[in-house]
Amino acid sequence: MPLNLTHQILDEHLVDGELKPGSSISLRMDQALLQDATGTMALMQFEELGEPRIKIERAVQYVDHNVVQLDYKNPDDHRMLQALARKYGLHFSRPGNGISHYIHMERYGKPGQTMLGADSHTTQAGCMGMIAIGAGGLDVAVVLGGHPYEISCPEVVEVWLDGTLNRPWVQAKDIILELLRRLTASGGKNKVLEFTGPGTADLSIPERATIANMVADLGGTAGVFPPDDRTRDWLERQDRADDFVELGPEDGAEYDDRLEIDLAELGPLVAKPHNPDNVAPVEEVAGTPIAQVCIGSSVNSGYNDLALPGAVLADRGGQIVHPDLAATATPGSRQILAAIAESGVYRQLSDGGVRMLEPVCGPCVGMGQAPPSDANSLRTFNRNFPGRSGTAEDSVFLCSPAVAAVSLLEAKICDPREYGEPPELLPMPELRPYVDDVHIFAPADEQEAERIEIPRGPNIKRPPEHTPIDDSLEARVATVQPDDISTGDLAPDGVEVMAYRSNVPAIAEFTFRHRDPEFRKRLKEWGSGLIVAGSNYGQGSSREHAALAPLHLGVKAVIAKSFARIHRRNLVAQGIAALTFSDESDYDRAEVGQTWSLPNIKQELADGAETITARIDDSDDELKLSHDFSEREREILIAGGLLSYLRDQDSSGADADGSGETGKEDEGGERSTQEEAGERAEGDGSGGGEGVIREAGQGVGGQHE
Ligand code: MIC
Repeated sequence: MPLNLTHQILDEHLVDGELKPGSSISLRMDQALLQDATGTMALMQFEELGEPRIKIERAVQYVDHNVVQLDYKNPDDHRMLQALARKYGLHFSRPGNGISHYIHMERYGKPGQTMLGADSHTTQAGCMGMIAIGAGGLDVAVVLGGHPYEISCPEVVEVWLDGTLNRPWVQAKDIILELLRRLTASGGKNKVLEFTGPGTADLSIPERATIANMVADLGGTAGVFPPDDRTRDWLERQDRADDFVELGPEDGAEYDDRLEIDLAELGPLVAKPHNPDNVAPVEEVAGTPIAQVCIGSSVNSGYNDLALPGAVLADRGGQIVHPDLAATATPGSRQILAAIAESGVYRQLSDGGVRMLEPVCGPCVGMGQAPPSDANSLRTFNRNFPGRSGTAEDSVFLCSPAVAAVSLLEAKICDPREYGEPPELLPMPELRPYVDDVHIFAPADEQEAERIEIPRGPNIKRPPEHTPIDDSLEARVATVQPDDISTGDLAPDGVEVMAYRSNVPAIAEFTFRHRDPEFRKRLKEWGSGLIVAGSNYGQGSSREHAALAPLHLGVKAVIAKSFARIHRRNLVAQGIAALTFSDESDYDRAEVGQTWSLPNIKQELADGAETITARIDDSDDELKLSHDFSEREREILIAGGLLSYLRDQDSSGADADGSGETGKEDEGGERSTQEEAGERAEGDGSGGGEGVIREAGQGVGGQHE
């Protein structure tokens, strides 16, 4: 059967399982991406594995989220991360260097490779022909330790882009907003979107990046663009021509599903508050007053994304940003900053009254630039969950740079098609991008690494302990939540709360702070509890704090109508049962304070029972809970979490990597699949295994790559 690109890449990296949608597979990862807000917990959990060095080809620790230094907390995290990266073999990208996804695309993305990232928008690297998946910090830590990544085999959906984006003011952002409109925020769950068709050829790599990034906002596993001449050209301009690999779907490749978008039919779209899938044509919201426009973030922070608003301001005779509105612009990386500085775009924006921000995530995660109260904010970002901007009662609209560019003139949402032809952009300077990795530090060699002490500030606390599951579970319902709860409701965004990402007891104090302020008090009184929720529970970010904080507070299980993929897995990895209602109408029976008992949960998990029996208070009436745990996930839950599972496996010499092998030489002298996977990777130049440790130790003594 002719293979699509996704299956070719998955097949090449398959350590265990069968490429059949829904079945559990284990994949070898070539690369890992970490950012500071999730990286501290991830690397502290890596330390718990006791490995002296990481065991994958390339891992990069970025600092781009928690960059506001109100006090010692964030800088202490940065200092610890720099030392951890240097000691354990990761590259370290210093703050101010750029947004992780943007830099990764510039410097490290490689067609045909796999990557696991401690950030949901890791999917962005699919713009380079990678299968790049977002995950919780613990899963990334385990992959750094050389284990494969276990996931439910995704369906592959062909997204056929027909025609070209030939209508003025219609942009790549409108393609992904159209997908969100059609599929909703959970429509991509357990799916890889493979983009094909004539429309892909015209899209630049940053445009593909915008689309692949927001596949995460569809709940998708990954999005992938087959590498082509554009990819080759991008790599050449990044001085990485050798990283290009000729790859693509085979003729007549089969897909599990197919979607078509006619690019010539698209118009500008806007996602209204409070979800990225709440999409409407711009004309429906045109005229809405706005007090803020923010351009940039991991999406829409490329050269053209900034050059268009610059040109719009300059073109209109030096018209300035409307006095009733504040505008900001964020370049994606130091390369983009250098390019706009040199071309004059920076000057156009700055002269026009746009506040120029440094290349970091910034307002996208509420790291400054919160909008005023009772006002609307229009942003070219990827998420608009309530409160994410830092203002509790915010009202954030998402759009393309084209919509943002004209709206900042008028302090209301405007339809750019009413502004005639788009103005000429200042061209990207000839010699750009200027490739310079001087601010990405290479790891220490192994000898020096042994001597590196890790500095830990007072806000840095070890991750919580895992305890094995009891035979039965009995706990009171601590909260009942509706559909579409985001991880931001559990572990909020913003300067204040995110400074506690290395301190679970402290961050736990903010759990459900807006949705249910009494939640923490109840759990403290009762000592343990359950969360009951509607559909798509835990949508959005990969932050495992949304599982770690409830764990710390004593949450034993979450029972929902359905879960978002990453959060479900984070709960399981931290030893919290993520169960669903067999009959969704049972959700309506839940009330805060009831006692729910799951009398046989341990045995039922051990037996692989399809349902888990539950009872509410003293009623004789049983209700059935379902799950979709793989065999290994059931064992993880019984062990109380992934770390204790791996520890148990290690001490018993059993199969810890899901490969079906024990990791030890068997009588016949055969070696583990993981070792073989490492070797296979070394042999084909794609990395992995022991050889990688040696490679990471090169460049002895020097700090710069
Ligand atoms: C996001 O866009 O929601 C974040 C902030 O990048 C998160 C990571 C985090 O919470 O640290 C994500 O996408 O996973």
